Amino acid sequence: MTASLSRQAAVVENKALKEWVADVARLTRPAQIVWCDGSEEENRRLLAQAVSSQVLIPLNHKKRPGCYLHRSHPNDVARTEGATYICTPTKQEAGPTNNWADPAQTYAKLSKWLEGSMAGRTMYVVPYLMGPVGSPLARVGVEVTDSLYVVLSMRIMTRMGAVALEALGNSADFNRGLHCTLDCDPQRRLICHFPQDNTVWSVGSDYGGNALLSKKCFALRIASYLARRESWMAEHMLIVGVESPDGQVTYIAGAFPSACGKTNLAMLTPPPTFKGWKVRTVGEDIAWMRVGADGRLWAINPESGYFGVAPGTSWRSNPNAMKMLERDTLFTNVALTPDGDVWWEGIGQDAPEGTLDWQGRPWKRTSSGKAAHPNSRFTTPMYNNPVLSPKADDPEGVPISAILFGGRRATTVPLVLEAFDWEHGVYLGATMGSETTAAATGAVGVIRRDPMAMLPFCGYNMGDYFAHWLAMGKRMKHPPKVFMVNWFRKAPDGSFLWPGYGENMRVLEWIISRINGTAKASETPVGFVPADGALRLDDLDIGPENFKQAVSIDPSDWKEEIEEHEKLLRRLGKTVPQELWRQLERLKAAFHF
Ligand code: GTP
Ligand code: SPV
Ligand code: MN
Repeated sequence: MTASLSRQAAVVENKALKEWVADVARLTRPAQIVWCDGSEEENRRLLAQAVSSQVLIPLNHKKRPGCYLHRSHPNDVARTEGATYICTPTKQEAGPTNNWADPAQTYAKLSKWLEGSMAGRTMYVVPYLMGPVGSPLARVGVEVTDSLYVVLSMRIMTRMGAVALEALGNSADFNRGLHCTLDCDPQRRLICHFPQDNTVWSVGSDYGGNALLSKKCFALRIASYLARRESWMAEHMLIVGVESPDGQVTYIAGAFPSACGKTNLAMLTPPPTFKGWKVRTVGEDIAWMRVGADGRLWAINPESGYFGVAPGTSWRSNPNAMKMLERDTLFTNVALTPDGDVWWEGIGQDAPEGTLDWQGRPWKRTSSGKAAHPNSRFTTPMYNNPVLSPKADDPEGVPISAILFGGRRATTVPLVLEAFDWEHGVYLGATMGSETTAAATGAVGVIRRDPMAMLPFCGYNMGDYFAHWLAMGKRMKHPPKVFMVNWFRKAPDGSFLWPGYGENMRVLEWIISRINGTAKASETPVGFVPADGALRLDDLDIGPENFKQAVSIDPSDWKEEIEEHEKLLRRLGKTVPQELWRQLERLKAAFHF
């Protein structure tokens, strides 16, 4: 085995890294080890291997140069929250919302599963940098994996290879990620986090958030733990820059649960009536943020690629995404048309005759199931995004003027709401509810509390996390304003009341005007809402009745909603800060409940 250490390994001088990789190899016993350098040549070689081993199906390269389709195991199509564990020394540290397991016992159990697990196979060592080169927030991770799909995805999602080793130097401070697909058996699937060791062991799944350890595992679960210790924030947030016609750019971050619209908001196309407005994407899933010397909150996107939801993406809903997906993209679990192109529900035209579904079976419009899996995704470099912000690679990041919280709610929550202050904003985020989606296995469409869109991603006790948010507010001289949004409110007939997508620009404009102090608002018990006529509706095909419904606040709905808030705070227990209980009492009193 040692003899087959590749040439690149010889030039890796980091002792801690070499020792750790050797330890993993002793356990998993691969036939060979490949150290990934992130080069074009390496990418071409690995893509060819992926095609010959049927991990990837080449798409029509005339239509979509550099694009491939991956079909996952049918039992491995989404994150598995039930198999995801936080292994802190005590259960209390993980808190009531996380699965917990003892670290030593978990290492021992997984070591048994992993013994010889890579025999006869290649072990890839994937060093990666999270964040722009030279950023004070940037960090290095190394993922060891036996999956070519993971390597090729990591190359898109992160700054991978030599650039990461250079940033790491001789430091032992890197995330140690061990991933092994095993036999993809749900009975032997576990995604285990060891925050104290900056370590993740993930076995039995090849799916995005379970297997691309840079993403939810490192950049959210482990990073949120480190962030609390080191006074910064790791959040499930998009970052968008909105430029007004006078050239002023306002940066906004937004926490929406999985499959609730971050990617779409981050790259929206303003409607024609918003002449001169420009929307530019900094990030679309994860934000790392710190307090700057100016007392503002500064954010970077630690990733360099998007792992986005395919269904619903069309030239109408998101033309920038459609352009982005024309080249160098890996598609996972979408349908395949006879001319070697991709198709999914909501792409804007009917599937042609002879389309194969996400499992490769013939599909017709009359078929009972969907052609593309509802959680089918694209993996694409952020540099493909035609509206990528020039700040996406800036080591300093961008100053955040507003934070949005937004769930998927058919009722109750109005289109937009402004918090009274930071503490009230933390309450709005902490008590947010949203319908579950296909991004995680389990029932879809069930409302659950998803604090700050971090329920599946917070690496420690949720009450302590709220306290950290409150403490961060105190550290900032100029904290962002906080808003709640809901694009998903429905009419009694089940249709969406608000057109969403590009039209969300109208809500962003009101938010920006609030930041600038120029827009009018009315006070309600739950926060400020746009005053009559303050939110632009020109050239919009929405009946005044629908808009009224979309922004309405119904006390009887809110009575039930507040009961859910209270249940959540009780469930989270004694670590919940008193400030949030006080907010709950204030809210009840304002409604006279
Ligand atoms: P993750 O990658 O899972 O974290 O999701 P995300 O928050 O980036 O969600 P994304 O933008 O990919 O949207 C998820 C789904 O919601 C897609 O099917 C979109 O088409 C749909 N969607 C996004 N924005 C809107 C909107 O404004 N209105 C409506 N009705 N649907 C939307
Ligand atoms: C999400 O589920 O929030 C995603 C996709 O962004 S995954 O990377 O699988 O977590
Ligand atoms: Mn996400």
